[in-house]
Amino acid sequence: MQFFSFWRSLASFRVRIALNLKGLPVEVIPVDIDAGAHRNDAYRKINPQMALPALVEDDGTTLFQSLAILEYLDEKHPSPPLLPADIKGRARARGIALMVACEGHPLLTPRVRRYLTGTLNLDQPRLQAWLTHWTTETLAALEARLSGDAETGRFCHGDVPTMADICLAGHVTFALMQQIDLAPYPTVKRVFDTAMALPAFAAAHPLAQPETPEGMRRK
Ligand SMILES: N[C@@H](CCC(=O)N[C@@H](CS)C(=O)NCC(=O)O)C(=O)O
Repeated sequence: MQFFSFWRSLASFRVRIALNLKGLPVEVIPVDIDAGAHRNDAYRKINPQMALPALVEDDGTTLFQSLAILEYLDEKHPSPPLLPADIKGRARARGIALMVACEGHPLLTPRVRRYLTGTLNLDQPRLQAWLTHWTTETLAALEARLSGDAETGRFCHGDVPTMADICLAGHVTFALMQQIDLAPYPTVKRVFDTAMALPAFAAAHPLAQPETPEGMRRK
């Protein structure tokens, strides 16, 4: 399998965690978003939406959208599962994952930032206000959900990691990079710390990748 990804991409981070949890080897093909490589013809052929990640199977099947990729990997390699065993639990775990992947993250992507600054002429302080606003909105929603539900355990749903934790990990990592204080979100922080203590999560961290810029790379 070829995994088209970028070290800093939160959606790539999700798929890296799932690949690690399931022990699946891939050939990583870095696509440098900062250099605009995701908008080149070569990558457009793989994903016309010009977003990372994409996973290309050995038979040429191209998979795109991180949550669709997680579901695919989970169906093809069921152990360990990325979703709870029961139908209600699956709906809840998917719902938490979508709170990040469908509501929060799209507002923070490079293409949105480019439009805000390049076309709408937002200055840096206002861009930062935008990023902080939508990041904390999602953190607050996650905190309310996790702290209020009896199904929350050591992880977002019970005591094993699911795709909900995979998505939460990326969002909190972004929040920390934005130097947002997690004190108002103690349940989110507890679940994040529990997840990131797992080798599959830690090894997938944006700052732990071979292509992470030298000065930023975690040793
Ligand atoms: N919903 C998509 C999000 C994909 C996405 O926006 N990826 C970002 C990196 S995390 C990207 O490639 N952005 C390029 C851009 O915004 O120009 C998924 O989950 O795969």
